[in-house]
Amino acid sequence: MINPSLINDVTIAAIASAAGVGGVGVIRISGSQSFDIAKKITGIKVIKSHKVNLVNFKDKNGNLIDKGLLLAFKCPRSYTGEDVIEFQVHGGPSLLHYLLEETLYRGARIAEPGEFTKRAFLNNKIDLAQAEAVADIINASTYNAVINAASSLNGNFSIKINSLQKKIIDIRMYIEACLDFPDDDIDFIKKGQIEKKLLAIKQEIDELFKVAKKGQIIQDGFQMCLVGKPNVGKSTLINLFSQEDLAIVTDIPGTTRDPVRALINLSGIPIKIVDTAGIRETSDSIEKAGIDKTLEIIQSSSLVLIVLEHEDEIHQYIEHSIFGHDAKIIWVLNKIDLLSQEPYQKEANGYPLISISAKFNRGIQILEKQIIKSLGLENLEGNEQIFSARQRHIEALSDIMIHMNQAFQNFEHPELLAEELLLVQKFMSTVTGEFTADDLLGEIFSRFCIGK
Ligand SMILES: Nc1nc2c(ncn2[C@@H]2O[C@H](COP(=O)(O)OP(=O)(O)OP(=O)(O)O)[C@@H](O)[C@H]2O)c(=O)[nH]1
Ligand SMILES: [Mg+2]
Repeated sequence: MINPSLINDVTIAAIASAAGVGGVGVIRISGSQSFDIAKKITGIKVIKSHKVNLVNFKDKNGNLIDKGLLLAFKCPRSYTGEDVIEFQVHGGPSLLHYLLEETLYRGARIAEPGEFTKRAFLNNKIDLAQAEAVADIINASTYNAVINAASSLNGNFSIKINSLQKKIIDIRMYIEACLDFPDDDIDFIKKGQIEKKLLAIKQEIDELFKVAKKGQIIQDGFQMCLVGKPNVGKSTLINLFSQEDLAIVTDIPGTTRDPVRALINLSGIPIKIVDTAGIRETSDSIEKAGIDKTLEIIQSSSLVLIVLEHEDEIHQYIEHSIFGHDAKIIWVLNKIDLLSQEPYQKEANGYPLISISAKFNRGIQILEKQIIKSLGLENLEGNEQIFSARQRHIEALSDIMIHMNQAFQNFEHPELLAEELLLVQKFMSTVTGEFTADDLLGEIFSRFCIGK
């Protein structure tokens, strides 16, 4: 449950538009004093809610500081659920700061980052997943990320969680009744039915997890690194992906030492590419440090492109098994122009292999398609409804899956089964924020921008 002490009666104000000069600047005020503050600054006697008013803004000395629009939203029909006022004035930073000072002089306090949205959450205007989607839509770096955040904001993620939660509660109630009245007619042997229902729920959770994972990748992007022996063409490839001369390309092996990073947009997915120092035995301590760094980068990457000049290099990677974690791998056989070959794709040692020429820009589209496929993100244009999700949600869904599995293992022990289902329900409610620690709320909202 939301802690009512978190809701306070202080009126808050902030500049809601972006920093810098703009056509229009917005000041937002929320709280019980906001209408009074607006009356004092604009001189109007009666402010009509949900109407736009053309007004003069005056400072405490009675000087006109701008003319603009006043938008009023009487509670509870407002963003925060409180009385909200918005001033739309000319978008000059000095003017906006001056006007903000006036609201503070009239009794408002400056809002903390995300405080408007936090109030919207605390006043039950939106749940936590929706509140997070507000930040996601602001920070979205690609079209797909915007669409997904809008879907979460619209409640699509929360609706799924709520419906699953309801189903779990129903089953729990039934099991608890069996435990409370063991002698009654409630027949726990109906467990065949329960098992069937739980199985259906489990399938829905698996599906939700997959979609959430996609949503998270589209929102946050992921890291993909280019590794391989010196001189195989890693830097040529990052330059091609980023369409910039970011990394130095020479025919001297061991050119790249420090990792080179680029952010690209591949079919609407933000990808952080890292070009690394070529891996080889070396006595040069600087190059060796670069290679150690490469191994670290491999560990933190979701996808590793291993660039090869010859296919027979593959067995060395397999032998040395430097990829001892669950990273996804694509073999990239470069320089096929030297063999006058056309780009092709096949499988090698259980991973996809794409042949390309980075220098002559051949086969790159096939490689891009494989990257998207390796991440399970193909067919994004399909009918599947994706929503933005965060690491926090993925972790909650993982916990939900763990306890769902444990529930299945405890089918013969109704007490334990009920206990596991309670945990499933609890982790579900952390997603929507019904059951969330205050410090977590603080952390989530502090990452918002001011004025939101
Ligand atoms: N013919 C041909 N040459 C290539 C291709 N890609 C890269 N090269 C050449 O191979 C040499 C090495 O390229 P780089 O991109 O610097 O290779 P690297 O893997 O980054 O090398 P290090 O930084 O030393 O590890 C350069 O002379 C490139 O022009 C290709 O597709 N075809
Ligand atoms: Mg290089």
